[in-house]
Amino acid sequence: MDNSSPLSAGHLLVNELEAHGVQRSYLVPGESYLDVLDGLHDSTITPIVCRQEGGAGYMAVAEGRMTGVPGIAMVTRGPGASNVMVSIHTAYQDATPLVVFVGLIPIAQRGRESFQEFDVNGWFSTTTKKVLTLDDPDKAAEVVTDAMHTAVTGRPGPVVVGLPEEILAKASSGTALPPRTHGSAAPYAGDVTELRARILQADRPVLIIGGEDWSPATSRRIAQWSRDRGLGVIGTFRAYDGVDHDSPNFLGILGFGASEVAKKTFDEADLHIFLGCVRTDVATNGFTIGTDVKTVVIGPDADAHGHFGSLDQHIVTPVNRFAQALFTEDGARAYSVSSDGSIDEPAAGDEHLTGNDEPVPLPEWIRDARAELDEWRVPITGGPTSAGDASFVDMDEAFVHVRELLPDNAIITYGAGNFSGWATRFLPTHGFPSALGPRNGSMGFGLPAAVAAGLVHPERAVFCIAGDGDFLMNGQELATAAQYGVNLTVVVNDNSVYGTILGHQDREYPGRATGTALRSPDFAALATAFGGLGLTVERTEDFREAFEKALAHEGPALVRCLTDPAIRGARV
Ligand SMILES: Cc1ncc(C[n+]2csc(CCOP(=O)(O)OP(=O)(O)O)c2C)c(N)n1
Repeated sequence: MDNSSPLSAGHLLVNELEAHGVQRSYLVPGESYLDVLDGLHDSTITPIVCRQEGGAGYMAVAEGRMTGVPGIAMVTRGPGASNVMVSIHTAYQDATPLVVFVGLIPIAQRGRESFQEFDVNGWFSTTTKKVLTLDDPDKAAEVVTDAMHTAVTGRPGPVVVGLPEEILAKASSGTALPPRTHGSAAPYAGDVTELRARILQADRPVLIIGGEDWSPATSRRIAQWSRDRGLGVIGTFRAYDGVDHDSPNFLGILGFGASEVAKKTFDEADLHIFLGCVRTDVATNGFTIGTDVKTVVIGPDADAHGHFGSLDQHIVTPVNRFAQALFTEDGARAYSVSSDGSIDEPAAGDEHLTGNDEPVPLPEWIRDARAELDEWRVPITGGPTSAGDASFVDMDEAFVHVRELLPDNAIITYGAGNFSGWATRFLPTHGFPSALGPRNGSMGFGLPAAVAAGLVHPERAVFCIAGDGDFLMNGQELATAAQYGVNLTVVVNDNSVYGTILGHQDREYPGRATGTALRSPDFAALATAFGGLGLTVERTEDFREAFEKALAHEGPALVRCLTDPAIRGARV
């Protein structure tokens, strides 16, 4: 865009987003922010027009998680602002950088219960890092810069920027500002040495990975370091893609649906090193396992927000920066460092150690745990596909095919429900970013996240697993996928119930299932109507062919699997 002044505040806002490297804005338009839309007309930023603000917000969350640059959503006042809230809660609990621009009524009309008026601070202040309002057109660039900075620094999270309608159209005396440098804490001299000593003293040191601020290079580096130091690695709930699951010391995932071996590894550890995450209720099965262990937390947040229990060493630094410090301080294997600071694969003949410690052979407890995990990750097939006589699709067996056919570079997405367990249990991931799931357990995340994944990484396969409940929370975004030609494959576990909640009812109120039955539409017909490929599978033996077709399809494809409501997840 032309940078000459005077620009309107709305146009300057768009210029400033460009200056921050923003590539896409996920939006549902509104008359409250027309001047920003007009600014996008001639911008390098692609507007991704979505069908519901919840979908737009989730796409922005997914983009923020994949790229580390705040995802951008734009929505209108009252109704749009309410719809987008779900993604703000997700970004807040998941610590994902997100900036949501919300159109507001004109300033002169405030406090009169004007059309679509709402209190932007009242609504969002408890669930964001900051709420800003652009009341002065001259401050447009400054406000955007502040929002983008706040969203990524320290513990990342969402920022909301309120945009009074008339301010956007006013001439601004400002010009686009350079993005702020992000100050990030570095490990203190001696931090890594102290950590190394703790690891050497421990019998069962376990590295728990999670959070944001990973990169493909960091992912490789941490995998190498953890293996060289003899650390068991476990992933946190829905943020487990920091380390390639093929690493021999990767021992599973914590949280709902965790394997016994991951829980045991966590519980029996004598040193917890949390990297990019903290000890939470979900990781500890509601504070019942692994609660009394020597603890190191490594991450950008000086508050260790959400951490439970002891804390013996706290290295306040982002994950990427920690990985770099290992390069210089811990004598981990040498990697070539590019001029932009990223770390590449070791060059040929470069795999020497720069420090004193030889890599340790993998301890027996890690090898044993890994063997147990490998066994658990093989689906048990051949059992009945239903509790009664009817024949349904056996999802355990279906996932044998998914695992075989899905390319290694796939990005896997899902929302909330038991169905996600098939992906987390049976689909190993191969480095960051390759899994997108809501850590706040929010249904409807999977499809919009898949749309964003397909837009950010068109060169990769994108696979979404959904439940029939979960899918329809944002199924409308199939239209967005079709509109932008996004390649993605969705498998819907169509079991005609909100199965997860029915499971809770069965345990706690047996025989009194209420409010959990579903009568779903024909999802395959729905996908076709949206301009994608829709296939229905009623018998297990037909799954592979359908899935192959769906994977090969250009554009969105959906495989609807009819499954038994009485079967709530993978066989154990
Ligand atoms: C937005 C939202 N609403 C409600 C819930 C509560 N909830 C958790 S799982 C679930 C059922 C999911 O049903 P479905 O997608 O059909 O998957 P299934 O459990 O049958 O595998 C519900 C209602 C939630 N987590 N998020």
